[in-house]
This record gives sequence, structure tokens and C-alpha cells, in this order.
Amino acid sequence: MDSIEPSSLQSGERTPSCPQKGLLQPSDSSELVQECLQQFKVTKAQLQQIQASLLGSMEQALMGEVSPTSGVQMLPTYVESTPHGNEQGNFVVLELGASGASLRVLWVTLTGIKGQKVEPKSQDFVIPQEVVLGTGQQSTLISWTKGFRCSGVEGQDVVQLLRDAIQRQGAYNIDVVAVVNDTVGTMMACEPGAGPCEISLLVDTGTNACYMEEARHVAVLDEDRGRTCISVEWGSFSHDGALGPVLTSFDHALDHASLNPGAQRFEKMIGGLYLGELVRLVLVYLAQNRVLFGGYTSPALLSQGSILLEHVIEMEDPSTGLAYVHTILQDLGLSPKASDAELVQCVCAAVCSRAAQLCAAALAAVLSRLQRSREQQKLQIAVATGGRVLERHPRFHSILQEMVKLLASECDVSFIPSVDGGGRGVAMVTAVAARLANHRRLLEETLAPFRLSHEQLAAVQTQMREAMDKGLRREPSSLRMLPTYVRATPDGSERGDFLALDLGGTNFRVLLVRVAEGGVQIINQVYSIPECVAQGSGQQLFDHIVDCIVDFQEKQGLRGQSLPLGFTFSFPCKQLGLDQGILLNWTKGFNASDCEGQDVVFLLREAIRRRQAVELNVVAIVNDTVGTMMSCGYEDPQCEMGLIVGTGTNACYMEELRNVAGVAGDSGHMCINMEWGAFGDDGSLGMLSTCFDSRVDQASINPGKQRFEKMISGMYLGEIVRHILLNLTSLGVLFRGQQTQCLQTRDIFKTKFLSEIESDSLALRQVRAILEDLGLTLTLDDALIVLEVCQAVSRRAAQLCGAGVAAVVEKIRENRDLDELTVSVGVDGTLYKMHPHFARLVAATVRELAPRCVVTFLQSEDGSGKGAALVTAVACRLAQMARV
Ligand code: 0WK
Ligand code: BGC
Repeated sequence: MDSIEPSSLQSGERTPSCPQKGLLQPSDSSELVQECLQQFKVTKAQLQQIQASLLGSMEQALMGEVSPTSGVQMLPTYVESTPHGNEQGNFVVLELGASGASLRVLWVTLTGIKGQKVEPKSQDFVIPQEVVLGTGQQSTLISWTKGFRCSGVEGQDVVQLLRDAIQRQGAYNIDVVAVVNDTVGTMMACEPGAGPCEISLLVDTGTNACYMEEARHVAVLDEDRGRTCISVEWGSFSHDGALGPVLTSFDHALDHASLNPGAQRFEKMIGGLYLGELVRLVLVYLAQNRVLFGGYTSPALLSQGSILLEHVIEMEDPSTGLAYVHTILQDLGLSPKASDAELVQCVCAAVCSRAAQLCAAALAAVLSRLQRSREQQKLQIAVATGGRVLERHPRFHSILQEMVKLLASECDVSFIPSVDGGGRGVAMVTAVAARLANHRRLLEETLAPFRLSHEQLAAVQTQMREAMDKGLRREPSSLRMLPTYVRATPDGSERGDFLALDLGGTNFRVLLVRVAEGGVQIINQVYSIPECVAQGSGQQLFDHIVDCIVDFQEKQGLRGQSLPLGFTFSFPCKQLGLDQGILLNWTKGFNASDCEGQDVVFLLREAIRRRQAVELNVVAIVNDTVGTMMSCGYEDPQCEMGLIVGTGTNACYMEELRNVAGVAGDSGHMCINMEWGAFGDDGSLGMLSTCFDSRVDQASINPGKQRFEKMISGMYLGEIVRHILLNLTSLGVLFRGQQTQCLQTRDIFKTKFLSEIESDSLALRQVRAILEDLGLTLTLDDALIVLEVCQAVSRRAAQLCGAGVAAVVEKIRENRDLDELTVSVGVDGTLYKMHPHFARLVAATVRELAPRCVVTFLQSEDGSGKGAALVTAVACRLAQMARV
């Protein structure tokens, strides 16, 4: 079992020539020295065992199962962010117990300007022993350590005790904002440039570490987002299986004589309060065994605590250490020989090397925890270090670094000595808490208009219903309620081959649809509509469409065949018949000239005519909502509504013909294309519209139009988010207030980003990836805020959409005078299909607003092209029947 010899001594540095097997001393005494120092040797396997057990204990405690005997505490500190570097303000800081029985009061000024530091003003107060051990009088003290023993404090909220004391004094108006563990202060004092430091390690009087854990892993917090700083409190780690083999008789003796026997076993092997005592106990042992000081033990040597940390640090100094050994031993009433002094140095080295190695094993456990918690094999991280042992012991830091490299080889760890963790760090915690609170307030104010209440949604439902009724009666309304001349959903008897076109969504598709006994077969080809064509001349657009049809016919060997064609044209058209539709206005980024007010079927036929040698029989023009309803209706006859939430949004449904003004007939049904994208164009949505909606509308090619669509659909949600992010950046809430060129770029924040970001709301990897691709550097807080903005915008969109569906299904229910309606809705559109929560939120809103309707949402598999073909097939069947 090879113990690890730290090679952390630089070459040429003088090493205390600690006795090896059979060297300096007469055989039995050197055996005894060997056996004594051997006890402090720890093997790699033992350190790995400690690392693994401590990790196990940490994860157990995170799940809320703190083992009373061996456990680390894993205490949430409610610090949820690390400094951004722009924190500022003046703070009073109290520092208790960092280095023994002292209290330090500081006045700390944070300038918020990088590199501009104001030296804290401070004063130290020694706490009289009778106070340390006397009566004490929200952050509940679990147990005293490090020599403190005040009564009436353990189990109490120390902030309240402090507030009570301030009140008792009655002189000051001090608002106690935060109580912070020194490790947290050390982490927070780290210069943001260096880190951010997300781990902090302290070895001073005591020892402990804290680190930024994923909040969702901390059971007591019941949080699923962000990170939170956990104070490990590893001082109380005492896993027999792991620590047992490395605990020496001296450790047991020290513990036995301590103020808290059995507690803080791990701390008692590492902390500065104990290292000197361990050395003293070994020296006493060796002296009593006549190996040291000729067997003489002075009263001072025999008295507990007579060798302090400072003594050990001085005695280990590579250049002046030996001289110090003599001085210190003489101060203890001893007259050491040179060999004694050397052996004393060896004892110091043995005790401190072990402490550094144990500390390294503990830190390696925290690193392993972070690798797991962030699912990162390769971890690059900065560790803030503080405390007299780490700052001043000549070899502790290097042994620690070396051992961490060995035990956590996949981690690239940089150690950042923290300057004034107690003062600046604590002020920073308070400043960060204030920053987070302020940002939270600004974020809530910004997003509040997006959080729609039940009453607001019910109002939208009512207004939509009123607009529907007006539109059907051909009264002024923002809902045109366009008759589609589709009177029936398919009955399954349709047969034949049909061509179909699908224009208006993300893709333009040409389809060959075979409707047969066994079902429907579809062959389709996606073609692009370049922006210059979509916004060019109408002739160019329709010629392009015919080019695609011809290309498709060639590829499918259909040249010269004149199949009946159904045209899904996803724009508002006033239909005069199944094959006649006057385009009322373009939407969704289309703006081809000479089309609005024209019969689209005529424009297509003209283009076919221009192309010569092409024969196409355009039978029907349908809106994509109608195509979607028909397509789903083919599988489910209860499907009487079509919904699109894609680039644009719209809905259609089967209305009672008697309710449709301007269309002959009082019985039967007619499918109505609501064109609900234009809902609110009369200003009726003004109460819900935010400044961000106005900015998006103003920047669009159809300002003032399609207001409902611009709050819901894929073409606009990304832009709304972008404007909110710009606003939050200007408020300093995001990206440290740094505006970046890329975020000023229109349409750079795609709506699909919302779906990606919200589908990974736990790990936030998507937010990082997307924003870094946009050239933004972001903190975890930024990522959380961007996620919250995306969620607020998409949630509002889904709820508004749900309010619309509720208005429609309630209309159908009332049309049929039913107590309860069961109906299906055929749905299509990238946003609805790709967003992780959209569909669920729409359904939930419909259940809330239309409780007497049982609504099933059917996601259309084949798109509305199939629907267009089915409408064509129904038309052909009806025409066939009319001919016989
Ligand atoms: C697929 C349909 C098409 C419709 C589109 C809407 O086949 O008719 O226009 O969905 O979704 P988008 O492609 O705009 O996301
Ligand atoms: C159009 C509708 C279409 C919807 C979904 C809207 O912009 O006006 O006709 O149904 O987008 O594609």
C-alpha cells in the first residue's frame, strides 16, 4: 500500500529529512518514529474512498436524507447567482468566527466599475471568552464549531437574534439583508473576470466549501430552475468506512479533548484550529517515548492548544522553519537538539500534508458532484480559495492542487485566491441579492402584461364570439367569417387521383393524392417560394407555381394528364364558389402585386394558359384551415373545426347555413373560414396589446393588420421575444446591460428558438447554444431570464389561441342547443406541432373556458394538401351525382 509522497517541493528547496525506514535513529526509536509518521500517510485508494463516500453523503443530503452520523449538511444558502461585476453600493458587514474568537465590522463600498476597488474600512473586536462561552441572545444556527459555545443560539434564527440585539441597542437603523457563510463570501469576492468562481474552499480555523448546485437537485428547495449555492459543511463528514482507516490515535485524542467530541471529525483533521494541536499530541507522544527532547515534556508542551497554526506555518517555512522550530520549542520550555528540530518539522509536514490531501479528496468530491450535476465529463471551473492555512502555509496549497489533479483528472481547475472573502464577499452577496431582486421586479413588470388572467381570456372569448356573430351577419367585424362552399366533410366514398397545391405555410408543396378503398396515398414535393417571388409580381408568383407543378408532373410521370386539382391557398379569400376565391389581402410576409382583389383561381389558370402544353383542372380552392379539417375529418367524422398555428394562424368550422348571411339555403352546414388572424384589427384587443406587440406590428409589412395573428403565430413570436430582450438589456437586467448588434437585427431570434429553449428548460443548454451562436455571452441568470421571456410569450399565444377555440366550440354547441358538445379539431402548423407546451396550454385553456365541450385535438399528419384533394374529390363526387 504505497502512500502518496507529495512532490510539491520545488527543486533545491530544503526538505526536512524525515526519517525513512532504518535511517537516522537507532533502530527501535526510528521504528517508533516511522510507525508514528506512517499513521499520517494516506494512500491514493484511501483518498478515493473518502472522495466517493463524501460524494455519496453529499447526494444523499441533497435528496434531503442527511445522515445524522456521517453526513455532510449541504445547506442551501439562497445565493442564486455569482457577481456580474456591476454590483454597487455601500454595505456594513459583520464577520464572526472566521479566525477564532473575533468579530470584524467592515464598511464596504462596491463601485460596480471593473478594477475600481475601494479598500473596505474595518475594525476587529476580540470576543471575550466569557462571551464566546456565555449566553447568546432565519438563519438557524445548527451547531457551534471552532471553539464557540454560546447558549441559547443553536436552533435559533441568528438574523433575528441580531435584529433583536440591534433593537435592544435602539441606536441604529440597520437592515440585516443577508447572513452568509464565509465560504460563500469567499466565492462571491472572486473577481468576475477571473471566474466566475462557482466553488469556494476555505481552510482557516475550520474548513468548508460551497459550490453552485443545480437548484432542481436540491430537494428542500423544490425549485426546477437555475442554480443555488450550497454550503457543504464537510467538517461534519465522518464516514467510518472512509475516515476510519485514516484516523490516528492522535485524532481520537484530540477529538476526545475537544469541546464537541464526536463532531466535526473531518474538520479536526484539516482545520487550522486543530493542526497545531495534532502536532503537539504527536510531539508529546514522541517525547514520552524518549524519541524527542530526551524524553522531557514541559508543562507548556503538555498543555492543550499550546502549539498554534501560526507556529506550524512558521516551523514549516522551507528557509526559516528550522530556526523557528527552535524558537517555538524554547518558548515551550524545551531545549531541542538539531535532530529534534528536524523531527518536529517532519511531524508538522506529516500532519499538514495529510490535511492538504484530505482537503483535496473533499474538493475532488465536489468536482465530481458538479460533473454529475451539469452532466459534463470535462469540467472547467474556477475555485476561490481563502483562509490562513491556504493563504499562508508554505506547501498546503501546492499539495492540494497536485492531489486534486490526481483525483479529478478530468477537471481543469484554476485556483483563485480570494481577496477579503469576509468583507467584500459578503457585501457582494448582499449586492447580488439586491440585483436579483431588482431584476426580478423589472422582469415581472415587463412580463406582467403577458400573464393573462382567466377574466382577460374570458373577455377575449366573448369578444371573439361577438365578432363571429357580426361577421356571419355581414356586419362590420374584424372577423370576416368567409363562406368556403364546403358543405360536408368527406364520407369515405371518395375515389380517384388528385393533384393538390399547398401554398401559404412554411413550405410550398405540390402533391399527388390517391384516394382509394384502402385509404389515401400521398406523394408530395416541397418547393421554396423565394421572398423576391412572394413579394414580386403576381404573374411571377403564379408562373413560379406552375413551374413547380410541371416539375412535379415530370418527376411523377404525369405529363399530359389533367388531374382534378385542389388548391390550398392560405390567405383570406372571399369565395364566390368552390373554385372562385377573391384574395382580400396578403398576410404572412407575402405581398405579390396585382393579386389582392383578384380571383386567385383565375390567376392560376392564367399562368397555366401562359405556360401552354399544360393541362390542369382546378376544381377547388381551399384555405389551409379547411384543408386541415377535411384531412382530419376523413379519419374522424366528429372533426368539425380546423386550426392552424404556424407561420400564421386561423380557424374554420362547420356553421349552420341558416346563420350565414349572403349564402342561399337554411338547412345544412357550411364551413366558415374565420380569418381570425385579423381579430382585433378594430382595436378590440388594445387592452392586451403591449409596447412590444406594437413594435412588431409597426415593423411588419402590414402594420395595423392581423393583430391577433401577430400575438400568436410563428412569424412574430420570435420578434416579440427579441424586442423584450432588447428592452431588458437596456434596463441592465440582461447581458449586463450590454446591447449587441446582433440582437438589434430583425428576425434574428427565430420562433423555433422558443420551442428549442422551452423543450430544455431544465438544463438550459439550448438557451446557451442559441444565444452564443448569436454571439452573445450570457450568465446563468441571463439564460433563466431568456427562458422566462420565451415561456411568457408562448404561453400568452397558446392561451389566446385557446380562447379563440373556446369561442368556436361554444358557438357550435349553442348552434345545436346541446348541453354538452363532443367535437374534434384538426390542427396543423409548425408552432403548434413543434412547441413542447403549446398544444397542452391550448387544450387547458379550452377546458377552462368551454367546460361543456369535450374537445379532441387531432394533429394533421398529411397537411391540408390531402384536405384540398378530398374537397376536390367531394366536389367531383357531387358533380358526378349531379350528372347522372
Ligand atoms: C401545413 C399545412 C399547410 C399550412 C401549414 C401551416 O399543410 O397548409 O399552411 O401547415 O403551418 P406552417 O407551415 O405555417 O408552420
Ligand atoms: C391567413 C389564413 C391562414 C393562416 C394560417 C393567415 O395569415 O390569413 O388564411 O389560414 O394564416 O396559415
